[in-house]
Amino acid sequence: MKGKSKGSKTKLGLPTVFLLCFLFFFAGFYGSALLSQDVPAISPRLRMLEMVEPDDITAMPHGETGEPSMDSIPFQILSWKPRALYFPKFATAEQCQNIIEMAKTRLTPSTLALRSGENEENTKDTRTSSGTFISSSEDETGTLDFIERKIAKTTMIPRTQGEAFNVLRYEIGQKYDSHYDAFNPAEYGPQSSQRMASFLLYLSDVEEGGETMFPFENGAKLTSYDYKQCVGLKVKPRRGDGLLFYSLLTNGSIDQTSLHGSCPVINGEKWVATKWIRDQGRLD
Ligand SMILES: O=C(O)CCC(=O)C(=O)O
Repeated sequence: MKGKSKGSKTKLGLPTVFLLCFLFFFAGFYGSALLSQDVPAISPRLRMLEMVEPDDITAMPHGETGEPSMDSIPFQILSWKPRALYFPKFATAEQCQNIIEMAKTRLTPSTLALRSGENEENTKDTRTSSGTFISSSEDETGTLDFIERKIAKTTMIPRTQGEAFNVLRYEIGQKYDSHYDAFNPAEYGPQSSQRMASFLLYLSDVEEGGETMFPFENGAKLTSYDYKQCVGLKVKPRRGDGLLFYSLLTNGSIDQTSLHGSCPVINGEKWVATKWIRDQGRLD
């Protein structure tokens, strides 16, 4: 009689083997999918919720001041502190060239709003670009009108709240030391309106240097930061790209992380058109 030997192995049935294979396969599949992502892991369910089929989008009936069609303006959030957004290919090369052509015959040295104790002499090295202000009504090509409308759409701030475009040219070595666009009443006196956001349209590529920098991005406290250093989050100018950032927090106070400036141009030439946007409009 054959008895069960003492050390005999337990045999796995076919269904158990299938089940184990199935489990190992899924564990491997999800594990490798998670490890291969270089973005913070988002659950597959959330990822599904983010996906929208463009064909499923239809325009809604709109109000009297609304628009009949959908818009799609690509953007990337560069930072939440300060709130800064990057808009690739916001303008065409031809539109950029039109703006440069308009500006280049009327450039004068850029100026500064002075605080108490400051004068032209002791601030002469702070902002060394040249520039000019141009309003959209002066532009017969319609380029500035088009760009202004697109900026208003993007920010949802009425175009009446924008100042004229400040078109700037930086040559090699020229720069703008770090500063705030909003005017602190403690330093500049009472303000009837405040610069709440800035939209920069880069009109040229720059071979080297000329980045727009945010030294205090994400609350970085640079001990003994000297306002001339080119550090922090840096945005490289590329012709046609836009950069929007907010100088005021949602409660209306100045965002300390919105400190920014232009690094010196090392090679090439930088052209940029800045639109400062106020919290109150000319026609409000
Ligand atoms: O040129 C830049 O990148 C920055 C310009 C700027 O800071 C300004 O116009 O307020």
